[in-house]
Amino acid sequence: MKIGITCYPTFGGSGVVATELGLALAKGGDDVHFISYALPSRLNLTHDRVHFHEVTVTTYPLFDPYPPYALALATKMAEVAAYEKLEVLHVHYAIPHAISAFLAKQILHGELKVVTTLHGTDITLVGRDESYLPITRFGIEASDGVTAVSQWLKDETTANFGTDKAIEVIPNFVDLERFHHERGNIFHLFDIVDEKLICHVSNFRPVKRIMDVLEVFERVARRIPSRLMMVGDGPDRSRAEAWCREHHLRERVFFLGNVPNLEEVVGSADLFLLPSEAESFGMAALEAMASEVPVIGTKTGGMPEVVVDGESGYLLPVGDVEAMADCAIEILSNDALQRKLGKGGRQAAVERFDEKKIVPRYREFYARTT
Ligand code: GMT
Repeated sequence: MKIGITCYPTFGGSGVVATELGLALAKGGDDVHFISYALPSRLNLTHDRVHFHEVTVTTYPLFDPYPPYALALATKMAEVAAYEKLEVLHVHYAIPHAISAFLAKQILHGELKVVTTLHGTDITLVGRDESYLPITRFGIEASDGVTAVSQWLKDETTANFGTDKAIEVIPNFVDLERFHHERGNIFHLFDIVDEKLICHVSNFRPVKRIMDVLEVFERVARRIPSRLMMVGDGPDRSRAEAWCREHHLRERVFFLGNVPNLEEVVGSADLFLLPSEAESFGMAALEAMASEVPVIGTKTGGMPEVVVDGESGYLLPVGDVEAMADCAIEILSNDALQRKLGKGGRQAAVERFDEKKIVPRYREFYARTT
């Protein structure tokens, strides 16, 4: 098939899923055209079936301070769809992508099939804001096909937008060859002997509650020789680094930024922390599970559909850092338990979230969507 994909190119779950999907589709023989304002962060253009079309927004004094990105995107979508003969345009994150795709379809007199995947904050945060709710609902209803990354997100969408639009649940997936148990490299890098490694990966936005990650780590480090790897970047990073300085944890907490070798870092960890306020899925937790790393997360949103409490880690109430620290200490001081939860996570990833099983479901969905 010839498939267009639009996503946010910056570090964030929806862009990661869109990029991995596009690369997997190309590997399977589809021609994939990414359309966005920058090259998606995980996208390398080494495959001859993968193409990138940059959206540039022409500036004009009247447009200041709000250049119309959604319109420039719609124009580029229509252009690429027409000249590359796209059979489907798959947009990730409803706002503004579903609306731009609708406009592109209008420009092409209806000759474009649009699929929208809902990821999370497009529904739970941004889309629920009064200033965006009607247009988000419109974008969902105007799409030819809609998918959500968890049952929870599907139910939230139906309830909050009062829509009876059919929504197919297609969970996120992981490349099991890339993410697997991999010890060694990172230990060597940090000169670590006999210490436990804890890891957190996110975009450091308030919804991720990275101060809870630090609070948990501080309690664990009092009992167990350990270090914390904070992977990613975002608005709460400065505050978190300042907290580590104040609490004399600079030697124990490493802020690594957006590392390219994520699988090595995650695969070296003994424990993964994801204490989010909300999470429609929890892609980072899935990558940890695939790497046989137990996860401590929160009983929130779609996370229980990914991390099964007691099987691949533990899920606690949002903000309960004491209970999270107790669970972390229990896991880190019991090798057999750590191994059991790690194996449980890998098994779930293999059975339910294998890229090889999930990507064909998107292909089938494109074919079914009219
Ligand atoms: O807030 C983020 O983590 C970014 C956001 C996005 O859309 O880029 O992530 C959402 O989509 C991911 C991929 O489907 C999910 O794994 C995350 O759970 C979801 N984030 C939230 O719901 C907060």
